[in-house]
Amino acid sequence: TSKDMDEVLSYLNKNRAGSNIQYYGKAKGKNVFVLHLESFQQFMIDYKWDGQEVTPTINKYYHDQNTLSFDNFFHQVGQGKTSDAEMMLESSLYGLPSGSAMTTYGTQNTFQSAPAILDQKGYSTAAFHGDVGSFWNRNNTYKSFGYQYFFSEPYYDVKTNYKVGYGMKDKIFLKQSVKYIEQLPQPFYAKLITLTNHYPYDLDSANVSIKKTTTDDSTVDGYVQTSKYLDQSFEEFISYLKKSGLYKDSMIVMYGDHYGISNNHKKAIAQLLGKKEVTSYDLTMFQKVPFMIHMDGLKGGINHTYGGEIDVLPTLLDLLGVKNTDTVQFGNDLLSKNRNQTVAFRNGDFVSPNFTKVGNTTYDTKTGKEIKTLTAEQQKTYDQELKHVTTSLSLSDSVITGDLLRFYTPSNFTKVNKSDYNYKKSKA
Ligand code: GP9
Ligand code: MN
Repeated sequence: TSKDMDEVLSYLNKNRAGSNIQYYGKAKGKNVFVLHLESFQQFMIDYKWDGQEVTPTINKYYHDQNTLSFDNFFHQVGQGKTSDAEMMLESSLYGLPSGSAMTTYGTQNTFQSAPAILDQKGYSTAAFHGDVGSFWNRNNTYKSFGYQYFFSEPYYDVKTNYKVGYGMKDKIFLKQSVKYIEQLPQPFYAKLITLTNHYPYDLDSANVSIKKTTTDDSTVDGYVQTSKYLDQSFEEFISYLKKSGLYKDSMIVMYGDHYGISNNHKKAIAQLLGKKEVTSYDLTMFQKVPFMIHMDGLKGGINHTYGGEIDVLPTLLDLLGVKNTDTVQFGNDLLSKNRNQTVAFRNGDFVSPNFTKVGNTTYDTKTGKEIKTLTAEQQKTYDQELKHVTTSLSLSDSVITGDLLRFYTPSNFTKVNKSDYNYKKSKA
């Protein structure tokens, strides 16, 4: 009910981060590309194998002086995997404790998401993905998010051997997306979701350009091959953006959606990391994913703030100069000075600059050492951080399961009319 909504709002209003003077409005009016890199993990950045960098182009981009790169950024997905990442990035609402929020609530719920917010600021909006539109209920959820266009498999010319694993190969998908991108009125918000770097990391030999790793774990050893392929796809796309002039007129956001190699592969992970064994602290840090924001003229650098996918939307809106002080978003601008750096994981674990909580074990985040007994002072901080995690997750769940956004509309926002959108490809 709207009483529950009041409780959510009073909590959020107490937790909003101060504005970030240095970056606010720096990207105003720019196109926005969001590149969703399937299963791409932070440990791949600057990683070497077979005598070479696995992802040289992404590494260069990561270190570029006009790229803001976050090296303490975590995925926060649950069972919804890619769809949880999408829910967080588009709405700054968590996925659910089980299942996929997009699948279960995407069709009927009211959302106040990035595509709708930017559409109402004069942006055209489009999502691109080389899989069928029904996967993760995207074709319905995107209408609730307010995407004007959704280019899914029917929009692509899929010849034999154009697919591997879940769907279209990324190089082909990205290349064929260009004709649609070029028809989008500017400024636009365009999200492109890759696919090839997906479990179990199969790749046709013609596209392989690095040896498999030798962990003897068959669902792990192909990861460097599909990651290198993803890097090459990214390289081709970026060079297209430069040639077309879009590179200089756009803010390009790139992130890994969640882990590729799951924590069940402890032995293989230890080998990939060159460790004898890995603790649950190491496995938690292994959940870091890249998050980068590139824009010509942006003051870049490696930002060490602790954050996650829930924080992306408020960060982008501040960069775009879009007022965001009375929305229902559970994240904080990553570039704000005094922000809450406690990163909530879907299972109630968390990482902060102070503590890493994994089940009943607490580690010192800076050293990775287990803390057997907390001092009274530490306990106070720990309890505050844990309370932030459990409260955020449960309030976010009530927004989704209670469809609470029906009861509250932020200023300068008009409710989305889902029937405004139709993604069917008209028979040309
Ligand atoms: C398919 C792809 C699924 O559309 O997005 O990715 P996953 O959720 O399995 O990571
Ligand atoms: Mn995914």
